[in-house]
Amino acid sequence: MNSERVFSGIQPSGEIHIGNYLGAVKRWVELCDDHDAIYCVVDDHAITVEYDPSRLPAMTFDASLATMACGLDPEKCTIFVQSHVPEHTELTWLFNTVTPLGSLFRMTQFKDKARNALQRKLTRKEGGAMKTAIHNLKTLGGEALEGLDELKKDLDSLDPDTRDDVAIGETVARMNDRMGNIMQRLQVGLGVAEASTALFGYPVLQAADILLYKATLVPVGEDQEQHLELCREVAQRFNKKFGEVFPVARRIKSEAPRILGLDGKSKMSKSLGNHIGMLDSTEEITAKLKNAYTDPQRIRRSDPGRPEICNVFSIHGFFTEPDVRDELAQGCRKGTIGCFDCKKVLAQSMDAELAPIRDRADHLRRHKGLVIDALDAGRQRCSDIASQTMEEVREVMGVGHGVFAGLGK
Ligand code: AQP
Repeated sequence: MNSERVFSGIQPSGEIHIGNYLGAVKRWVELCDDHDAIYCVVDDHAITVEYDPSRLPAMTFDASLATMACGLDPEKCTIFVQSHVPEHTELTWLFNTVTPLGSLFRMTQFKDKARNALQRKLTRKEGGAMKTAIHNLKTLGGEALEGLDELKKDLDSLDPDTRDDVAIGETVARMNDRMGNIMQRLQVGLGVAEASTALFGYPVLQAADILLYKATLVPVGEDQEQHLELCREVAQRFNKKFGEVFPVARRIKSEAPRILGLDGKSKMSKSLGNHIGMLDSTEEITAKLKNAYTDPQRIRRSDPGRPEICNVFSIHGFFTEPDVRDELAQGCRKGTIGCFDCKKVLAQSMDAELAPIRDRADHLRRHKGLVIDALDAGRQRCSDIASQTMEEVREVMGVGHGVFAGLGK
């Protein structure tokens, strides 16, 4: 076995979908053959946004079951639940001390998730959400206007005939700073001001997940690239301050880095309702595909289509044989087959890959002990590794009950 350790995780925030599968889990399964692979159902991450505590245990179980049904074999890898190994949160706190706020502010997923959460609240007309948003907008609008005034002063101070490159450079840099500041404040105000501190610190927890096991390889989709960069920064800053403890992990790029949702616009996500679940039935897959977004220029069946910009056609790329795909593309371009026919073929080819996964899921659901035992074995192994890493970390940071050992009595 290749001694390199692989680590990755998935949130139990909803049904595991084909974006998770193609972007991550399918690769996880392949990596088990020649790596020390550790995979985690990250429930501590799932609670960083609104959730129902009474449903979380079942969702965590379902996500574990789904990854096993997708092919993760507990004989060939380690699977466990994040909150079952409390060292993840302890290491997060310690990593907070070396993580600059500026680095966290750059995380785009935080802003997206915060904005989406606020939008959901507003859509549900949740009591108080609208009032708070308006209040934030008023305060921040005022601040933004003040910032714009400053920008205007900077602009006015520039002599249009000046040839002084240094002065121009300095003014432009100052204006950039001001502009960045205004944008940040506006973003922070709307949605972000409502988000939890935990959502903001999500990438630090993710760094702790990976580094607790000193993993060097992390297979994740494109959306996680920025988080992995932060993980590398945290490891480097920690090592610089306290000595070489952590490796600097590398990302294993996905062959499907960003699967779009059925809306054809956003990333396929559990929380956006634009997904096809890994365990959806044949009927559910067919019904969901029926409404999937295709080439907007195709109104009638005979309109020539553009498979290269059609999201349904791009999903064919992962499930349908190349010769069938070529035939579909030709028919689409000539307007001899309709989107309905194309979707029907996709439903069939998806079903061929997903049906055995559904069968394995049914089996695991009838034998829940197989999942629970796998997670328990995973927890034991991960607890051992985690406690070793934490001993090392506590010692170099001068915290924990062991620190008095050298003082004598
Ligand atoms: N649409 C996608 N295309 C490719 N890869 C994806 N991944 C997620 N969506 C896509 C990859 O799946 C792994 C597990 O993701 P996650 O559950 O930890 O979190 P996420 O990226 O936030 O996934 P969702 O579905 O969008 O969850 P919600 O809606 O709860 O936020 C990761 O490796 C991810 O890259």
